[in-house]
Amino acid sequence: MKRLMRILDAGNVVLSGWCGITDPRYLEAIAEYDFDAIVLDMQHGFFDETTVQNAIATLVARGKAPLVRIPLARWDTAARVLDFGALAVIAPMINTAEDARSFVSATRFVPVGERSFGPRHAASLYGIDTNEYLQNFDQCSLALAMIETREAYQNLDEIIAVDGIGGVLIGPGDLSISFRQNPIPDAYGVDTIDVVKDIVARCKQAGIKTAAFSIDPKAANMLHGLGVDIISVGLDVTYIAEGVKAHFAGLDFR
Ligand code: 3PY
Ligand code: MG
Repeated sequence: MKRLMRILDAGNVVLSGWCGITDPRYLEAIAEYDFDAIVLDMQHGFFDETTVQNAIATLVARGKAPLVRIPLARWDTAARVLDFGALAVIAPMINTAEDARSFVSATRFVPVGERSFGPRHAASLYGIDTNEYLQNFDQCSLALAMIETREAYQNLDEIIAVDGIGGVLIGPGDLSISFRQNPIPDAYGVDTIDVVKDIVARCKQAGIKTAAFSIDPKAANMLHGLGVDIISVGLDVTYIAEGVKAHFAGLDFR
């Protein structure tokens, strides 16, 4: 159950997949690969409360850490996915210390937050009782604040100083949109790459975890070079597209 934290505490990078397709067969198929974790996306992906609950169980049964991105400012969902057994909750668009405090309030038990007691299902999923959950498990419920706007960057020090924020997750697409004021994303482009480097450096100095989304292996390698702790590479549609492309490239009749 502490797989995620064990990997992080050993200083190793967590390699994560990213999935918004809710079909269990699809999730089982990508869980066959050597991901340490999979992000289940409720913001832009199709997961709802029922499908995310089933997906978390599917991943736990396969030894993959379930990380869940909740929809915007849905603190009720943040608490529920932890009750369902998520090991990390990712909150999009955390722009201020106040946003960060609301996030922490929903996801951490007292005295750090005000999470309501109800982790029976999460505990049983990991084969422990609720006492054990309370003793150990709270440390394994990472609250990852997404930093993906200019405002968030301006407020970075205050956001990461909020007690209970376990780390940040950089959303490079929205970050570029916000900085460039252009709806076409330019992830890790010239206008934001130094911002990304600075976010990683400041989080490291503050002693919190860093995570980031990457669309392809090149971007993932770049993040690894920066020392990012949790790196997601690609997402469901790119896994399908790359697989189809590889099949077509191998055909000698088309
Ligand atoms: C972004 O790049 O904005 C993200 O949210 C990654 O999914
Ligand atoms: Mg985003």
